[in-house]
Amino acid sequence: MSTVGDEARPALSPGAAALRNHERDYEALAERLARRGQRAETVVDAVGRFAVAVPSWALGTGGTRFGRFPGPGEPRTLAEKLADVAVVHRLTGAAPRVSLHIPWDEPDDVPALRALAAELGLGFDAVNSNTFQDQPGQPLSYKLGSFSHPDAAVRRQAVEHHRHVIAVGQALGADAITVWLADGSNYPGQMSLRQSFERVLDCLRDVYAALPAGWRLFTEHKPYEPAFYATVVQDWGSSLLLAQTLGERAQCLVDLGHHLPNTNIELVVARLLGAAKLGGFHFNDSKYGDDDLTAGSIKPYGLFLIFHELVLAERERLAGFRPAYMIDQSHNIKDPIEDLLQTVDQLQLAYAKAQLVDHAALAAYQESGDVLLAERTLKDAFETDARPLVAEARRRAGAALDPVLAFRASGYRARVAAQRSGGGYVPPQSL
Ligand code: RM4
Ligand code: MN
Ligand code: MN
Repeated sequence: MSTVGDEARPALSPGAAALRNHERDYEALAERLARRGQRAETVVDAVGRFAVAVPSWALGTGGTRFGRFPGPGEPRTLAEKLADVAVVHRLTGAAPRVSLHIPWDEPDDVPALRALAAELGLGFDAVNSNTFQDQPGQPLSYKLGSFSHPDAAVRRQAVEHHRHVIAVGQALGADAITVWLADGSNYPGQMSLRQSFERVLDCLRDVYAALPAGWRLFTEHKPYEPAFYATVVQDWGSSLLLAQTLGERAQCLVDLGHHLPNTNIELVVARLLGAAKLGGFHFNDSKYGDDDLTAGSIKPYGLFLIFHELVLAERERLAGFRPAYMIDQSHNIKDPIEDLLQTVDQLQLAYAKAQLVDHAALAAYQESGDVLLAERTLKDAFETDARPLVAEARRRAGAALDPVLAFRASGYRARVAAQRSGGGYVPPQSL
């Protein structure tokens, strides 16, 4: 399998002209930063340590409720998906792990999958459960909920599924489970608003008790969809309540698309950080709801402000700060690999810019109440063209200066399209 990943290799050596241009851009920026008392090297090192997990459900073209327009060469099997993730990792140097969705990507042979991943230089991040759909052969239906279902037998089935997901994750070397529940109601009166939360909490207690040593449980909130009247875990407050009640190893996951319009997400992040309950992220961007668009495509400043909070937490070595960074996007009309490459680049860029904040100056302006200069300190970092820093971090990691262009030049998509023809793989509908 490693030969599939190898196919992107020739494109990694940029042309001499591209490399020379990069070196000049990097030197010019390093000189500019030095005048501001900042070291380019420090930022390059930090960006070199940044890593984000790729979701197993994002290697095929996503879709909407209205249709799906698959492209050529989409992976048909989990092995082919891993090969694609290896390409994303090779080109960015920052995507070394896969986040599996079960049963969408239930491995047939767990040890073989683990060995294949290791051969490709990949590992496994948090595993994701799925009780938002009925699976073929499943005895009881989740139509009226899973953990919140009025029937205890359905709740037991859902808990059992989570135990299974944990067992698969453990065998793969993962160390966390993300629980996103679709549970909720579509009409007032459909369910008891208080009891449904209590039931969810009870089931999560069982899942929490089943966590292997060293594992964490992430609760992921979402305001609506598919429950349009009341979702049980609808906001970060509910998620925090669950995590605080469950115990130290339960933390909250923030999916950037799971907030009502105009929510100040960086403030949510700061609150969870302050409570040592920020477990991880699902990165994406959105204009209206859970749009699952490319990170940084709609609100790049918001993404930067979120990373600013994360960099502060890192610098202060905040207790409980060990965020699991994952992507959760639906590639509706872009090539999935290209969209992932663009996403990782945007995340690296937001992280690099957040490193450029003059923290001492910002703290001083906050103390003295200089609103304008405090804000401008953030803008100075955000408006810096940090692309040479990110490209340099990738170059040092043996990855590509420009991942998307390197991918196109590699011809990988055309080659796998030839190899993967006739596949019956149908990726899950986007949610
Ligand atoms: C949900 C949520 C979950 C993801 C599913 C596919 O909206 O974001 O994290 O696993 O979609
Ligand atoms: Mn998500
Ligand atoms: Mn979502």
